[in-house]
Amino acid sequence: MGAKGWFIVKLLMFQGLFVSRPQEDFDFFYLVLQWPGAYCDTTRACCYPTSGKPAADFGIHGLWPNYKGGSWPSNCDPDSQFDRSQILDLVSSLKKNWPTLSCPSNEGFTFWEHEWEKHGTCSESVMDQHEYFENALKLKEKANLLQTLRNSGIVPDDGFYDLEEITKVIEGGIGFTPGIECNKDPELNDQLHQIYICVDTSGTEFIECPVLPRGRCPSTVQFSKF
Ligand code: U2P
Repeated sequence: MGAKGWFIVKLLMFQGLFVSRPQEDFDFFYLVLQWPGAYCDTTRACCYPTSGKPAADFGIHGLWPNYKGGSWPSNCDPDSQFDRSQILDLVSSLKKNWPTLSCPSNEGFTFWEHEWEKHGTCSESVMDQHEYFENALKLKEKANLLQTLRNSGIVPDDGFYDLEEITKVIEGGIGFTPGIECNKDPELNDQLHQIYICVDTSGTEFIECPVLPRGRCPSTVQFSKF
């Protein structure tokens, strides 16, 4: 290689060092989807946005960077504050697919701000704020959980369903084993609360979970009405 060739190689190496985004510092994401019936059907207060009761569908809780060991980073960049002007084109879809249920509602903005600042800032090396919310929305659509469960006769009718069956049906739909988390209603029934789906570090493809969350579910769980 001539001097000109070496110059180009060195220039590319220099760019690689100082211009490209840093390597991601987490191992995978959990896409966490929550059943609103199980969030509201507890002793905790539940608030609806002014637009009214959200649709009876799984809603996004968050897209959480995680480590293979089971721990996770949080609040990684205090300088990267939530900026709603960056996601204006996504707000109507966020209201539908990432609805807030905690009180006070603040129309979802407080929830999205919390998720971005706690989790999104830990994956900034691979996606900016707009990409973070957009990827989560696309993944939720791709998971198509409610429809997949419905196709197998698993519906939110306050009925009790076999946990293994729920897991198998979701696995049939997305191609990978999900994590399932339960909570208890005031009568102490164990109910389906959140589904964890693992996603690669690009935030776009489902993968087999390196580690599953501890879900605290018995072998039969209630799928509560909403
Ligand atoms: O489980 C209680 C809260 O801990 C946070 N969490 C849990 C598991 C995990 O893998 N990563 C993680 O961040 C969640 O906090 P939140 O985003 O709701 O503030 C979860 O609700």
